[in-house]
Amino acid sequence: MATAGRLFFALLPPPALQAELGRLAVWCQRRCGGFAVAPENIHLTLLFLGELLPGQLDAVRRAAAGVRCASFGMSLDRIEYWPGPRLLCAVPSQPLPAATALATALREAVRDTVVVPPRPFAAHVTLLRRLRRLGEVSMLPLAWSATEFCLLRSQPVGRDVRYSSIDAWPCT
Ligand code: 2AM
Repeated sequence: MATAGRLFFALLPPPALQAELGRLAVWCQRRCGGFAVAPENIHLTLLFLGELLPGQLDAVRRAAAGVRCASFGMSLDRIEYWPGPRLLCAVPSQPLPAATALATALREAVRDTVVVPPRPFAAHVTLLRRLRRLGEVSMLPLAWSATEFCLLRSQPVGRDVRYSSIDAWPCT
């Protein structure tokens, strides 16, 4: 059966910030090895849905359209190492209640449509995957004003992946 693809809700940084985070990823890669996330793939995952069927996608879109959120700001100011999946991420030092509430609201909204993996929300932007060594890395704070949330599709492109936005809803 045809599927609607591997989908997830995320925040996409504005292009200038995406490019800045992409440069940071390459800088970290020089120190730590591994694979830098391509600038156009840089995002903050709100809720991973997994592989959906076309009917589920329609229901997820309707559910997302009913989720209300106010725009909010954040500062990504710390680089964190996640040893299990060997990721290097840019994270906010301060808690992000608005993003947590949005992730929770999305999880609740799709509850009857999708069995979502139970992983709790942790605000992070992945910069490097499968890093090889923990080099000295740090970052200057980067301000981000989130004004919409998106539904992204992850598609294989050769040996790589490309994330593309298939829908978006404003945080008003
Ligand atoms: P990331 O947010 O840490 O980068 C698309 O696959 C995106 O969803 C990836 O960016 C990935 O991690 C996140 N993701 C993949 N599998 C996941 C899972 N099982 N649970 C939560 N997030 C997942």
